[in-house]
Formats: sequence, C-alpha cells, structure tokens
Amino acid sequence: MPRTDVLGEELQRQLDVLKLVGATLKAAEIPFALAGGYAVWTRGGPESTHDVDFVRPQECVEDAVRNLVENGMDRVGAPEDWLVKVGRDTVVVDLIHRLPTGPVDEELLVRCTELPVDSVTMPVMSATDLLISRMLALSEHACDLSPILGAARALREQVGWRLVRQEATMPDPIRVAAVGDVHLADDLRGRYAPLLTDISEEADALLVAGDLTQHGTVEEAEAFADEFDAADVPVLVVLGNHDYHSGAERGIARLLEDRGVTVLEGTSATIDTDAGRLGVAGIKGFCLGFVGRSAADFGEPEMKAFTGHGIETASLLRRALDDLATDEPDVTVALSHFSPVDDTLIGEPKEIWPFLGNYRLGEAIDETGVDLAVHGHAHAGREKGLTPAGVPVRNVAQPVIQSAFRVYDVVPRRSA
Ligand SMILES: [Mn+2]
Repeated sequence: MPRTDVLGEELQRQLDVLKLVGATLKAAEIPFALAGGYAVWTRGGPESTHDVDFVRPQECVEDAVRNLVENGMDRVGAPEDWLVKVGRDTVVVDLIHRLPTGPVDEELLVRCTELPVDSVTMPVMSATDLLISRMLALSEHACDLSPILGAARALREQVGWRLVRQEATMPDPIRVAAVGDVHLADDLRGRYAPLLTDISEEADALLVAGDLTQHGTVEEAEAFADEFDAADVPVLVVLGNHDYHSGAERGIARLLEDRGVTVLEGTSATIDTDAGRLGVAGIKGFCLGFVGRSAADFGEPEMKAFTGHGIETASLLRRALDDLATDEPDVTVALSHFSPVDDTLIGEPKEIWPFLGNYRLGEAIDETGVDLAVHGHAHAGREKGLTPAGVPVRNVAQPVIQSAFRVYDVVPRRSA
C-alpha cells in the first residue's frame, strides 16, 4: 500500500513540501538537516502536524531562500533573528539557524544522519540534539511536556542520555552539611559521633561555624576532635568567640589541624566532590553591627580597636574569597562565626545585634560571587536569611537548627 494512503491529508501536504525543500537544498549543495517534529517522526516518533522545520547555518540563508523561491516556494513574513520562513500552499517551513543550544554549525550537522524521509533521503538531526533542543526550549510560559515525553519514549534507544543530562538538566548539587556552636566539653562526649558516622551518604563536606568549645580550652578542643573524627567527609571549621576565651586559640587550631580538621581563618580550602569543586573561605569575624547602627571608627583608642577589628575581619574574608576564586571552584561558601547579615538575627534582642554580626562581612560576600553564607553565634536567631544582594545565608547555630547538622544543596553555576 503506498504510504500516502495511510497518512492524513494535512500530513501528506506537509510531507510534499518537506521533500521539495530537502531535494532543493540537496541539489544546491547547501548544508542543512531536517529538524523539529518531522525529524522526530522520521526517527520513529509520533506523527507531527506542526510546522516543517529545517536547520542550516546562518551564512547559507540567502542561498537557501533564493533556491527555494526559484523552486516554487514563497517567502513568508519577515525574517526573525533565529529563522526565516518560506511556504507553499498552506504549509509553512521554518529555516532555523539558531537553536536553544546555540547557532547551527558544522558540528551539529556532522552529528546528523542520512535517513529516507518518505522516499527522499536527507540529513536528519540526531535524536540527542532533538531532545536537548526541545528540553531547552521549555520555559515558564511554554511548558508542554507531552511532545517531549512522546519523543523521548519513541527515540529512547537513539538518545545519548548522558549528554542530555549534561546539557539539558541542572547539574547535581554539592551537598554542604553545617552546624555551629556545638560548645563541646567533656559532658557532651558521645553525643555527636554516632550522628556523624554516615554523613557522607548525605553530604560532601561538613562545615562548623565556630564555638566548637565551651571555654576555649585545648581539652575541650580534643573532645571536639574526638567527636567529629566520626565524620567520613572533610571537616572544615572556623573558631568562634568561645574558642578564644582561654587565650588558647592557637593551640586549639594546631590540635585540630593535627587531627585532620581544616581550620580557616582568613584562608580558604577547596574540596573536589563528585558534583564539582567546593570552595570554602572562612573567618571568625567580629562584632560591628549593621548599616546605620554600627560601631564607628571614632573616639577612644578602645573604640577604634573594637571597630577596627570588625572592619579588618571583613577585609580578611574578602581577601580569602578573592584568593579562592583563582582556584575556580564550582561553588563558593563563606563560613563565619559572626553573622554577615541581620536577617538571621531576628529573634535575638535588637540591642545585642551589633555584638552578633558585622555588615561588612555581608558586603565582602556580596562582592565576591559567594553561593552560600553559613554562620553561627546567634543562638536565638532564625535559620534562613539573605544578604542585600540575595545570597542565601544560613544561621546553623545548634540551638537554631536543633539537630547535629543541616544539609544545604548548592548548585554549581553552569560554566558558559
Ligand atoms: Mn555560641
């Protein structure tokens, strides 16, 4: 039975035009390929009654249109910045030079295969490219999944799914576990270790946002190291004000480093995970307050020292973040003890906000491409906040999160 007998009239009219276009471009030796619904149909997908779509490089547009007009087609409408339209009878043909994946180029055409389209053999876009283009064309305003699902089901064995996943889906997040203000001392031994044993199933790294100890003694730091030894992911910490209380902060840092914990103080570290490279810049930070209600670098030397230290910690954080950027992390986290924003302090008495955070830390975060800011210190604050530029901030003080840690998914920014 000739194929035409089983096809609808509209489909046959479109196929006739499609074959005319294919044969014309082939004869004129213009590089092209069949695209869109008819390419899917040619490869075994559901029938299409939409427009007829072809792709061809932008530099061939005039050549293609001239040849098609000489062969009985008409220009339709004005050219758009990604296609020109030609037509015959009621059938409209899109000649596309830019797909959602980018300009139609040599590489795309090389990936096409020659297939018979109702008796005319012509290059047809690869199933993988077809699917990726369709997925990337989805938007908030055009989100009909049924044609994609129909195509995906019919062409599943022709599709390079790894490429689809790579090009048309969100990358896997890097999973950052965090807690702060664990205030370890001998009385809390045995409390954390059992909860950290299998943390690698949930997270790629564990950040601790300061106040590891209660009174800042090396013995307490040892209790911390013993408990957090149980974590089977890298542990990165900053110290908090409690860890400075006994003047033993250097001894604490040394002990922790000896026990395999990374201590950040105006420094940064990177960790390569399955989902990409995690960069963490850390600083204890200091008091200062927030815009319009902050300590001023004015008056007594004591006041200048207080303010100056707050300002200095912020510039150290900024420098650490700048240095970190040269390691090209996929995801950047700023870790501090003091809060970079007042957003997460809501719940704390306003009178003490200047002692809980430092807006200059927030400015450093906003100016250096940070994806997530994590802090502690505000035991009565709230977990979630934002910097003025919209960077998510998480107050992971243990009394706030009420658990051994919280895990945050941070998605790598897509490399252009
Ligand atoms: Mn604390």
